[in-house]
Amino acid sequence: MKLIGSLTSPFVRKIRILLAEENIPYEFLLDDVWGTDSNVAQYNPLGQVPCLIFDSGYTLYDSSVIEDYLEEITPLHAPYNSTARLEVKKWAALTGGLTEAAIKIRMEQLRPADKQMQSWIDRQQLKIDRGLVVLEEQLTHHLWCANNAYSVADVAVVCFLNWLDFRLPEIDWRNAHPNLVKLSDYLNAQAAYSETLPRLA
Ligand SMILES: N[C@@H](CCC(=O)N[C@@H](CS)C(=O)NCC(=O)O)C(=O)O
Repeated sequence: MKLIGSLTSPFVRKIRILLAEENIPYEFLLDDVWGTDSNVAQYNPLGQVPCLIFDSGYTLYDSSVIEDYLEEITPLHAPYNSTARLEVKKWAALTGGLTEAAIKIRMEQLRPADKQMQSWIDRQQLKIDRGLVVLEEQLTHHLWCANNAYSVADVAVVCFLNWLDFRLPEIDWRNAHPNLVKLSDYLNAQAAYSETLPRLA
């Protein structure tokens, strides 16, 4: 099995952490989705990573679909019970949306200053502000995001937070969110996390 991805993508990092924790061997194929030599569109018409390629040639994309597949072969990051599973999916979806909002800010910031739309950046920032408050509140009462058990939702939250550190360090999420700091610090002490922290090369 091959995983097409990058060292910077929070969605790819999430899948690499799941693969490491589930002890699933794979070949990691680096792809710069923004580069002219990107190959991923051959496998995913959206031209996005992560993308999983099976030996048969079958492909899976969108990290949430890849998560579901990995959970089927090695149940470890989402409970089988349907209510509990929905809870995991809900928190993972919130975090996926927050990650996409953060990426939109980054993309907007890469445009020439006179072409940037501040109202668009502000809209994304509001999502992040609200989401951080909700996640922080959830972790006030629970050790983990969903069902009081470690799940893919926690993986996603830490990938999102560390991507903010990496690409949008001006968003100071640590100051007002001690529970999120605790979660991030705790998980980043583990190899699957520390070895996949976002980096350029
Ligand atoms: N919903 C997708 C989002 C994946 C995504 O946005 N990947 C980014 C890298 S972080 C990408 O490939 N961007 C290229 C593009 O959107 O054209 C998932 O969860 O896999």
